[in-house]
Amino acid sequence: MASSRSMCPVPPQSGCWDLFCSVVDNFGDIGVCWRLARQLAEEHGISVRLWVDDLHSAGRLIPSLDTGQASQWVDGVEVRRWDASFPAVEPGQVVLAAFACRLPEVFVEAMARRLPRPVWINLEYLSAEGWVADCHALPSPHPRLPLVEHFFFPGFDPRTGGVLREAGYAARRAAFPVNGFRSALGLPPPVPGELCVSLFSYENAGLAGLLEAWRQASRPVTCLVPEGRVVASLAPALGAGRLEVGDRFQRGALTVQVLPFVEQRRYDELLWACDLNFVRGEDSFVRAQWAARPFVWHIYPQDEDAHMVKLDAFLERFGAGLDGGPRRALADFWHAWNRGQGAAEAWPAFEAALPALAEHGERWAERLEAAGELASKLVQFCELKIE
Ligand code: TRH
Repeated sequence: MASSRSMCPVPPQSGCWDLFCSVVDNFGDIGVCWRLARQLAEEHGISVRLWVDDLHSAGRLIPSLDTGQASQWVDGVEVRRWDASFPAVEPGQVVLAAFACRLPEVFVEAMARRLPRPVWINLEYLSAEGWVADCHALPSPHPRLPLVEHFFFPGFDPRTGGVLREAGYAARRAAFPVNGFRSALGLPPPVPGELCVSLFSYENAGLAGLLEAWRQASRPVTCLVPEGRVVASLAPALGAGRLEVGDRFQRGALTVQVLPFVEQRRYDELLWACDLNFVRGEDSFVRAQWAARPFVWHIYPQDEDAHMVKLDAFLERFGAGLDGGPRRALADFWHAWNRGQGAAEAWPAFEAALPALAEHGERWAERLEAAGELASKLVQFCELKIE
C-alpha cells in the first residue's frame, strides 16, 4: 500500500522529508522554504516534497515552476500544490511545518500511524531576541496523538538553529563580476565615490525625503529598485506615473533604475553589486548579512509595534562591537526608516558611518557563521531524533 502512495519516487540517499509552506503574504514564507528545500536536496541528498498553497507567489522566485501543475520536480525538489482537499500520502521521515502553519488533519493522522513516527518540526521565524535560544528545540507532545512536535528556531546565537547559507556561497560570490552585472543593466562601471544602493522594501513615507537628500548629494548615488511594493512610494517621489521595469530616472546626483524581480538564486548578485542594501522581511535580511555590506532592515510590521522589539533586539546584538557613533547612527536611521519618517534627517550621520559599518559587516558575517548553518543543524537534529 505504501508504495503507490509514497511520494518518494526517487530513492532518497538520506530519507524523504515533507516541508509545508503556507504563503501568508509577500515572498518571505516561500523564500525561506524554497531556499531550505533546495539546500536539503542539493547538499544533504534528501528527497524533499515541498507543499505550497500558493504556486503563483512561488513562481516569482522560481521562474521554471509551472504554476498550473499540481506536482512537479524543480531543482531536485518535488513541488506539490497544497490544496484544501489533501491526498492520501505516506508522510516522510521528517515533517517540517514552516512558520507554525497548520498541517492537514488527515496528514497528521497519517503521521501518527506511520512507524517509525516522523520527526515533526515547526520551523519558526527568525528573531534576535534572547528567549529564542532557551526555546530552541523544545518538544511539544500532541494532546491526542502519539506525536511530538519540536520547535526549531533560527537565530544568531550558537544555541539556536542558525541561519541558512548555501555551501557554495563564498565561491559564487568570489566569481561574481560586478561590472558585468552593471553592464547587463545598461549601467557603466562604478565611478570613484559613487554610492550604489539596492532598495527592496515595503512602501515607505520617508522615501521621498531620502531621495531628495540623494538628489542633492555631493557624489553620484545609484539606486536600484526591484519591482514590488516600494515602487508605490517611488513613483510619486520621482514625480513619475506608473513605473515599469527598465525605467531609469536622473535627478541631480541621483540615478534610479527599476529592475525586474529575479530568480531567487540571483538576488544575491544585486546585494553584492551594491554598497548599501535596503532589505525587508526575513530571507533578504539574512542575505544582506551574508553580503557583509551595510544594510537597512525594513522589518515586517506587526500589530502593536511588536516588530519594533525584534528590531531593537537585532540592533542590540548586531551593534555589539561597533563604536558609539556608528552604532547610534545605525539605530537612528533604522528607526526612522521603520517609522516612515525622519530618514532624510538621519541620513548624513548614517552615510558618515558607512565605512565603519562596512568593516563591521565582515566581522558580523564571521559571527553569523559561528552561530551555525540552519539546514545542516536541522539535518543533525533530525538524525538524532529519527527512530
Ligand atoms: O517578501 P518579504 O517581505 O516576506 C515576508 C512575508 O511578508 C512574510 O509573511 C513575513 O512573515 C516575513 O517577511 C517576515 O521579505 P523576504 O523575507 O525578504 O522575502 C523576499 C524573498 O524574495 C527572498 O527570498 C528574496 C526573494 N527575491 C527574489 O527571489 N528576487 C528578487 O528580485 C528579490 C528582490 C527578492
